[in-house]
Amino acid sequence: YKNPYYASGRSVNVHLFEWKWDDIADECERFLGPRGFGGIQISPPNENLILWAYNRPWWERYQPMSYKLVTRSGDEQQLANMLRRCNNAGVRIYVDAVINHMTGAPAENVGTAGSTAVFNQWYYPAVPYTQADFNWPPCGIDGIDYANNAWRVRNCELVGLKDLDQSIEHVRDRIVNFMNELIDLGVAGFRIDAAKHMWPEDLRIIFDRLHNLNTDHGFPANARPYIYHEVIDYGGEAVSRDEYTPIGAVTEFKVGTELSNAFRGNNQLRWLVNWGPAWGLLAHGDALTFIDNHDNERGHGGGGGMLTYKDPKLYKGAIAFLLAHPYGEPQIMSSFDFWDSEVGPPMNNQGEIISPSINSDGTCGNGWVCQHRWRQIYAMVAFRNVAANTGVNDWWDNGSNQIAFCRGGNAFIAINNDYWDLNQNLQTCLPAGNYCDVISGNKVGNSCEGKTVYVGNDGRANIYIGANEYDLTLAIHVGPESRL
Ligand code: ARE
Ligand code: CA
Repeated sequence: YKNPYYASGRSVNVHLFEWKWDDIADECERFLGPRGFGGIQISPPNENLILWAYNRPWWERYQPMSYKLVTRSGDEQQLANMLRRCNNAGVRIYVDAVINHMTGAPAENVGTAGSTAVFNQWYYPAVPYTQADFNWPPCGIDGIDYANNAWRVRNCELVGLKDLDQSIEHVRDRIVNFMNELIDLGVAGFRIDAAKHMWPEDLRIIFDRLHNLNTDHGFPANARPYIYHEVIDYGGEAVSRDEYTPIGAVTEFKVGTELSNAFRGNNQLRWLVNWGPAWGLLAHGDALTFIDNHDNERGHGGGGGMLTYKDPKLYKGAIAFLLAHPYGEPQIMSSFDFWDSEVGPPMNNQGEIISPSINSDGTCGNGWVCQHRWRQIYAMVAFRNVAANTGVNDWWDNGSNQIAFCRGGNAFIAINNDYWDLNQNLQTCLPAGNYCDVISGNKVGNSCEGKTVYVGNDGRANIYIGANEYDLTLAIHVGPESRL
């Protein structure tokens, strides 16, 4: 369950948070495919409770009403069509699977496919689930339980959401059916929402019943779905991230806290010389890595002081390091702009999501941030693809916050997060020639919009990153986006 089955030469998973299926299909063909992105995490595709009482918050999608594939992002036909088009463009789709619970007992009672439920009887006819399918008697998870009571974390309700009992055959069967339907439609895997709140032995039984990936969509024979578990574990938890690594990869939240902390200037970048498990992180093959996610970018899920799009210079620097370094399977966030932590995606008066517009410079409008379309970010996706499976070599630092390293003989990056200029003759490990720095500008024809780097016969080059420049980073590589 640990292979994302990216098409060859690709990497990086982008969370297109709250995007519509038709827009995702367009984005695969016009941007993500051509730019070498590996995959997309989509918002939950199954029916959720409509919450007008909160003006359609983003989090209504984490309140399942049924497994019908109808949401604000589109219906089953649109989903199927998107899966076909994205897989054809070489971009894989991972589904955010909300299988721990069903919607709770709020004021409203209609789902995005028109289904209703009888909350006080734990009755969800559109699945169907009845009271016998839930952990009983109901109890609520208290903050203190996270530190000392794994049983309550698994068997009580997360923020009042009705807690399914995954040891019951009927529940397993409904979940397996839902996931297999998605696999057959062409998805490559799943983010398991709230994995911490389910018993690993139940999850294993469910996963072992999943189909192989659909070979009609370009997957190899006998390929198992990629599974990454959402487990928040900064240490001191009754439920450990290590309980889930036997059945998939795990979201490594420490990556976001440590890199945000370092790039905020609270820990010198030179210490990143041994970035990886030496920092208390999961083993390389077990880690889904990221700076921010949809929860902590807005203070949900325990927050954590992560850098977000609201701190662009440091955020781009941290993402550059995340993508330049071989450790882990990286994911980037692609957000809509928000001023309030509950507000949902851009929408009209009917509650329909408004599509992102694309500006002439390639950035997004209509309230969408589209970090994946920031040059300093998509350029690092290409960098990672060119670096491929090389390691880190020729590390250099100034004993403070200026660092540089090579990825084999394919790529070179330098970062300056000191208050003074970086101005050094450094080993780039690249063949002699001229290269465009892909951070300060694109290569256009035979010249660079940004900096040009001259690599000598000895592989060395003068590297300059002024302390007051727009970005912290300089990156060059042997790919066509950089080499002149
Ligand atoms: C909403 C309202 C609640 C209301 C509830 C039910 O905000 O007030 O009671 O609805 O009506 C998201 C939102 C929630 C929202 C929920 C349902 O974040 O605010 O509740 O959707 O609409 C824990 C879990 C972790 C979880 C985080 C949020 O362990 O799995 O809490 N993250 C996932 C998703 C979320 C989503 C859900 C789960 C639910 O990523 O987007 O919630 O499907 C410590 C612990 C962590 C714990 C954290 C916060 O750090 O170690 O495990 O995370 O505290 O409690
Ligand atoms: Ca549970």
